[in-house]
Amino acid sequence: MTIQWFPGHMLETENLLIKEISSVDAVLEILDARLPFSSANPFVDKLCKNKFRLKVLNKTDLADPEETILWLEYFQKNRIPAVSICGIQPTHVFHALNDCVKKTSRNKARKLKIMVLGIPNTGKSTILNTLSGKKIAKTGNTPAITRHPQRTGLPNNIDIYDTPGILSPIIQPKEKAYLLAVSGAISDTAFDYREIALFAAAMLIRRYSHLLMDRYSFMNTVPDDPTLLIEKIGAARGCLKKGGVIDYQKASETLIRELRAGKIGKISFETPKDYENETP
Ligand SMILES: Nc1nc2c(ncn2[C@@H]2O[C@H](COP(=O)(O)OP(=O)(O)OP(=O)(O)O)[C@@H](O)[C@H]2O)c(=O)[nH]1
Ligand SMILES: [Mg+2]
Repeated sequence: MTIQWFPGHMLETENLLIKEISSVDAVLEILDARLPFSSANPFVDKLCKNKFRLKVLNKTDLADPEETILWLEYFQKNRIPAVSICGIQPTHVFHALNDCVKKTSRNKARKLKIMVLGIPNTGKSTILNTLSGKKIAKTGNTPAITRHPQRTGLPNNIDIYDTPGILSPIIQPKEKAYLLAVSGAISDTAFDYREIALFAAAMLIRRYSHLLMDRYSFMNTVPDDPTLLIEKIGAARGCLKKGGVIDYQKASETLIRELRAGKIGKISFETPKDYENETP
């Protein structure tokens, strides 16, 4: 199945960003630390060609810490400025902002304008709220919460713009779309939970079988077959239809919900080793 999701406000936002980018001094590109490669939008690369841009790997509290270190090394090796943060921790968020300010050439006579960009649900508005110390932007654990850009003044003559999350109209390859769906960046109206859960289960079996054993301790061993893993989780969580048949849809949703919430553990969905021959 091809995953496609491009609500009208995303095209509107892209057109607005093309107009506004020239008035901005620097960009904070908010990525999901669990998938720092796939959560980057090629549109942002084109838009920010001549701007200072700091890649901010957010939600590090959910990501595998060893992989996050590898990702930071990967970006450093490729001479791409990057930091990792947890968006609700003020010290982390101010560290990212200060790093961005330090590396941006600035005319101190006027305000420094910083734009926050990224795909949906990576924590852009949360970061704005943390920086301002108030809940000025609506946040939520579904994609496309922010529908319009919002500007806020910060101390030290800094203006910061929160923007709606934007995704490519066509996401390729298919695996990238699957990773984005697993992370929560794509509306669940655009994909089939059963297909996404199968993909996630295969990844978990391959990379994090020890965490599966801890979380789903009712299993004696982790099955090699992702379908069987979902069935076992479904049976144990009571996802059953009439006659005791496994409700595969409910079981799939359960796995994805637990994975996204970090209940299975700190998990990264991709590793820099997957992308050794690609340009970030
Ligand atoms: N665990 C964890 N959750 C976070 C972090 N940052 C943000 N979130 C959560 O992620 C979800 C999305 O956050 P938002 O700030 O609304 O994301 P956004 O990028 O503004 O999303 P759009 O407006 O849809 O583009 C919310 O449930 C936040 O509470 C973080 O560092 N760790
Ligand atoms: Mg938002």
